[in-house]
Amino acid sequence: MERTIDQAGKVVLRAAERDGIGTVWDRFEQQTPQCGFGEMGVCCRNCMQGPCRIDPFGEGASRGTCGATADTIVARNLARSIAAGTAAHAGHAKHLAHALLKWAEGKAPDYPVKDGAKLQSLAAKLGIDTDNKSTQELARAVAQAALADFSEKETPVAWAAVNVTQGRLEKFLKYGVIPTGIDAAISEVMHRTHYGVDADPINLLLGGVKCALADFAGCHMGTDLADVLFGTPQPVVSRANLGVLKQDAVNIALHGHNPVLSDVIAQMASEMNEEAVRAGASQGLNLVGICCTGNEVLSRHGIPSATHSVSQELALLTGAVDAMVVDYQCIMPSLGNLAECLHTRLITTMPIAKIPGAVHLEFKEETARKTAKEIVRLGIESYKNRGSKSVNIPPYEETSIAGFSTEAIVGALALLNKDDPLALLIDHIVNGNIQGVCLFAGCNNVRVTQDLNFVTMAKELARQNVLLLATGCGAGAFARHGLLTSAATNEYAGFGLKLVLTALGEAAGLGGPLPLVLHMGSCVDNSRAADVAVAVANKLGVDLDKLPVVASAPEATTEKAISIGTWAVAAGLPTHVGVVPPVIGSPAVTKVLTEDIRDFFGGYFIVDTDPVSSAAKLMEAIQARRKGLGL
Ligand code: NFS
Ligand code: SF4
Repeated sequence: MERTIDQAGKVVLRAAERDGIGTVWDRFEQQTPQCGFGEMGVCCRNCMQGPCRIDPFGEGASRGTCGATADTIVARNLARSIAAGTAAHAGHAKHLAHALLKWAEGKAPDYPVKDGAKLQSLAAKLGIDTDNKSTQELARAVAQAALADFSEKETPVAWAAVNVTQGRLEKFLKYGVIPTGIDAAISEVMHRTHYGVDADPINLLLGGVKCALADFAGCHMGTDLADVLFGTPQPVVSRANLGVLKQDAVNIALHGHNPVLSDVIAQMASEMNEEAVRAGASQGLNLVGICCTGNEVLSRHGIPSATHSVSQELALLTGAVDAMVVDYQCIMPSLGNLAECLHTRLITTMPIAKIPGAVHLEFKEETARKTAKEIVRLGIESYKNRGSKSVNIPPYEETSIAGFSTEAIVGALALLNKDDPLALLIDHIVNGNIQGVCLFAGCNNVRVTQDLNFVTMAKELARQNVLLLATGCGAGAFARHGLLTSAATNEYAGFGLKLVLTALGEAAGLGGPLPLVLHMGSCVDNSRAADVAVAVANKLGVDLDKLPVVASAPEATTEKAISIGTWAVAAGLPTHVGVVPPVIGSPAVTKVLTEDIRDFFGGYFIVDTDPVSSAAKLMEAIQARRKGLGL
């Protein structure tokens, strides 16, 4: 199997092979064949009488020591994965809430509210009285409302309840899956999956859905508060792929997730440029992004993305990265080891995420700019140590247009229909110029030839006039392959889609169509896509599960991707996953996830590892929805 279809990646991988340096792909090979029990989800380690495993072929044990069946074990494991993903998004959102609160209390002067209008509308949405309140007072009220959403209370999690259609909310209440605390939902899953608690697979799966809705709340809160603190993204032109690294610059890669750290560094960059030049870097300071942090600083500052997800090691292997600054999530431990072998300084910043081989420089909101400066300075010092060591920057980079927040999309539509922007989108869906909408999300996965599923599926769907949205590392995959450009629209969009994107792009002064894929931001920003869908549903007066809107994580990896996929299904979307999740050891659970769950929420999982047939299945789902609407 080819490792990647990305040209830049291929260059660096060839060099690594020549030099005998192992990467994630080599380590994966050493792991194969992987344990079949684990792959199918029928291995349990939830107590010390285990590990237990069920023979999915019915020849060995059909129950664990305690009597748990494959159905129970698979459902328990899945629920735990959702809880872990939710915890990650919750931690991210909570971090932002604390930063906002600290600013409101005068303790973190480096976090002034940047988007007061968003703060206002957010407060209003949450039912907070906005009259005669200063920005500080509003910020404090919103931050407190956010923090109140984490622990158990009598009422639904606000960020879940106010961000869905009324019909969804009623459904969630009916099935008892509306969370009443984000952390409480995580904790409840851990409780019910503990030894000897919940053994009913359906009940466990509903518990998983409840936790996934807490994940939705966490994601949405993450987006909202980041916009308030750092600004709501607007379309921005930048570049992507390893070619954005510069030979004669101090290259600092920002990697991880939370803009609490990375946005402050991005704000400092211009101030520090001179210092980099003085250190001998004629091209000054060059910040580049990796993974979702890359998406955050791309969307708000136009900082180019070097790479994403599975190819993060390759950035270091160019030899050009002087420092890599990380916060948390999706940061491979292998980076520490690699950094030690290179001149690169890997800088960890969060107390919960230290990596052997890294230097740790703790980042606190109270002293954000000061610490950011120290971090950048470490990068400059490290550049001096680069010396004459060889640098191998593959000469590949693509233009990438990003920054399509919900507000930006509505703004673009408003250029053609000021009074009723959404009507324009709906008209084109009704007349068939746009057949439907597909949100691409999630990671790359070493099991899949990197980017192959993303690119193949996008081209298939675009040809059939499906409007494409993307977030996370998926958006990064499209960026690397030039699909976030007007040129890609001209080349790959079907007739109707091209017509619409061209009209919008020209109205926006792009001199060509909007990009083939609209980059909506990081993984928490899947909430932005949900907002678009909710707005369209409300306008049409139907619920989300009637819309010709689908989602796909064709190369998913993380537990966060599992929680997002689960809330997408609960939101009513047919949701494709291009790697086989560890559930197939229970045919019953597999059937619930791919079929029966539809009777509850309208959404369901489509599991298919072939990108062409996956696109066909999503197209079929879109057509079925259109038919349901009488289109
Ligand atoms: Ni999403 Fe972002 Fe990327 Fe996957 Fe990781 S960075 S939060 S989880 S790997 S898309
Ligand atoms: Fe085995 Fe049951 Fe313990 Fe799991 S909880 S390890 S199935 S005894």
